[in-house]
Amino acid sequence: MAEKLQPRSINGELIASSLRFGIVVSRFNSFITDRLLAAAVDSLERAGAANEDVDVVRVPGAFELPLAAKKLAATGRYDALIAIGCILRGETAHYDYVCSETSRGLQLAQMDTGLPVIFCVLTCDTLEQAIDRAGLKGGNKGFEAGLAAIEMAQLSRKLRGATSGTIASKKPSSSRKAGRK
Ligand code: INI
Repeated sequence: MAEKLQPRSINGELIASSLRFGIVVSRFNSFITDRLLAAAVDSLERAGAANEDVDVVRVPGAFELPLAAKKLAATGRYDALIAIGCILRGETAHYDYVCSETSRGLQLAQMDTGLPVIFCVLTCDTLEQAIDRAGLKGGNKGFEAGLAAIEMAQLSRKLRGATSGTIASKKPSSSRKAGRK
């Protein structure tokens, strides 16, 4: 009977040692962004990142995150970046412009450079919603962002290998053993 196809699974391990991270963080709403930053650093540290492999760059507000991320990516020094911000809705349309340009800019930064840029920008209606996501009821999005950065950095390394045919494989596939083409 023909063997069932067992697709090869390619994942990024949560191991941060030997990886380099850049964190861009906005000063605006620093009461929140400082807490997100602390949790992101904590997750990198727990996963084995070294002091000298994590750089923190501060910018005035979320709107400035994309340019700083793109400049950090251009250095070629990092395996992943994390962009941290907190945008709170006000009485005018300003919030919408800052939200859309920040998210669009960060996505462009990662797509243009090929470097993972993790989106850790809270977009909340109220300060209470932001507090919940920066260490209270909703956990801490900074910690999640750190894990996402590690996973994407590791995955990117493997996918670079995949395009050159050198990707690590845990076990020989059964189809190869059976001589199937
Ligand atoms: N920047 C933020 O990071 N969060 C906000 O809530 C915010 N609001 O509400 O205005 C904000 N504005 C500043 C903006 O990001 C730029 O720093 C500024 O416009 C200068 O370019």
